[in-house]
Amino acid sequence: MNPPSSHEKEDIDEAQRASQSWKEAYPDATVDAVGPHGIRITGDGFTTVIDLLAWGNVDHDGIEDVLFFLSHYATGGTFRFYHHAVLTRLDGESRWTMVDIEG
Ligand SMILES: [Ca+2]
Repeated sequence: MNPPSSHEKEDIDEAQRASQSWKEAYPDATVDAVGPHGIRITGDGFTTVIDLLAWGNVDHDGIEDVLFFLSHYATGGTFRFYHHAVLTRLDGESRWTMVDIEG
């Protein structure tokens, strides 16, 4: 499998704008536990592992923020990439939002 094409990236961006869940965006994906603080999502051509690293109210807005380490693998290929991300809410009532961390 190759890295996401620009068309696939647009689909991902559209799913994020529509606030779709993983299950809505990837209905055939399966999820299983990896250790005490992680999950593995396996879909058509990909595996993503999400590991919980830390949580707390980093920006002092009164809403908990969660730090994850994400690992993405292509099925049957050598493509892989890794990054950290923060899951947070913009206010106490909104859905969780993924915020990528640069670097
Ligand atoms: Ca916060």
